[in-house]
Amino acid sequence: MKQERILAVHDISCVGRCSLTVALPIVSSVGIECSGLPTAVLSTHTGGFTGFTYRDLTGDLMDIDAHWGTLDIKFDAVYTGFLGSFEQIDIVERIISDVSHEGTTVYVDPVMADKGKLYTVFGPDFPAGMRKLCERADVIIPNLTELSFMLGIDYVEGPYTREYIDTVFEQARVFGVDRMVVTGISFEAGKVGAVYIDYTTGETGEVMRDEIPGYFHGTGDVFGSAFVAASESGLSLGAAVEAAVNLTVGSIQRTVEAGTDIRYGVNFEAGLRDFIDEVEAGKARILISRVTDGGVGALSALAHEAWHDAYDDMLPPGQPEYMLDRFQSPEAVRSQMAEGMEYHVATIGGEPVGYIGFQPTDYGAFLSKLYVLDRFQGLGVASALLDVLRAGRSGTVRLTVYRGNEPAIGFYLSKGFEVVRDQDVPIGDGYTMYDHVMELEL
Ligand code: PXL
Repeated sequence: MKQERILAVHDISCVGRCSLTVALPIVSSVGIECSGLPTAVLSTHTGGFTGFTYRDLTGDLMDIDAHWGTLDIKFDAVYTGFLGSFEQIDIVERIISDVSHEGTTVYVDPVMADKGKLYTVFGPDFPAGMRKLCERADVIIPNLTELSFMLGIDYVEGPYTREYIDTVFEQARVFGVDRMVVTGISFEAGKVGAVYIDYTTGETGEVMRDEIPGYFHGTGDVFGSAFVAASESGLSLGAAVEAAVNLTVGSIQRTVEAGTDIRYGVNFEAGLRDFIDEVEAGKARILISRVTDGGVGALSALAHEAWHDAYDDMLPPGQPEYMLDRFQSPEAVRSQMAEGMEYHVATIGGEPVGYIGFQPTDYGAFLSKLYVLDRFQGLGVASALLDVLRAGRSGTVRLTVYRGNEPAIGFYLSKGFEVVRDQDVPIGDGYTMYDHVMELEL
């Protein structure tokens, strides 16, 4: 499989774990290639150390971008954090466009404030600039202070009511992003964590842990880097937030227990092994989502691969391609969906691996398509897809299956389907489907 490459755009604070010195190791730990674009070089970060040096790299960014242009370098994801100057906001926006391909995911952590205060290095116009950058993102990861500044609402201290957070979610629709994760949220004294929303599906959730009193430098970057790493590994939004919270909280705990000077950041290094395990376990999980109009092209491509896997050794030459053209072209799928057919795709680690298509009917449902790529057989994908059809449904599930398709027939028998009759149906161009009709009573 192609190795994913992402670009992390943050400062380098030479000492005091934050920004690039956190993003590079955490993203690399899950096997993703992580390039870095430094926005500034500081001898230490700005929180708690005094007398730090600060070299603003604004003047270098466009030269770097121009050189990458000559090499046609593109990234699968871009993750931006602390920017070195106000001017960099527009420049970074431009760089994002230059290094993106069609499928690039843009994550923006609008690093600029915490606990109700703007970081001292930023002027009062910074939040408006950051808001523009957030509007360019697919996913944003602000804390509540940053979000409040960008929305022009008063920052209030927690604990919050869930209704208040819902109103913030509503107001944040103005960014036009697909997903948002907000850190530093508390619904009850002694608990703190992150909340998230997927604006494309309406899904919301929260991951809360016991609060560890104190201020821990660089934890926003540990969280952001872990979230990006997990999310780009294909974990669901909720699972990626959970993995990021676990790494962050574990890092704080270790640091408190060791009693080290907190200006040096938190000990995330000792948590990487568990983090990698959590991401690997999450990758093995099967996720299923309903296909909408925007997903029809990808579904059609998946059907192509799956039908050749299933039928090339079973049907006369030319028949799989003929059937794909007739029944699984994007146009055919769209018109089936307009007639009420539901398609759902299963992914593992973000990769589409199988799908189901069924039509609700007066007797229950007609199961029209159920395919899993050969290399993902045996993982329970077909069962998980069938569960989507079964959920909350009663009556009869009917399907037709090619009489020579022994693996599929065996699967359906194992799920309780019975052969009720056989039928031979001409499908044009001299091809005939010699099928069993099978049924399952729910
Ligand atoms: O962790 C955020 C951050 C990143 N980079 C620098 C910082 C800070 C927060 O203070 O000072 C230089």
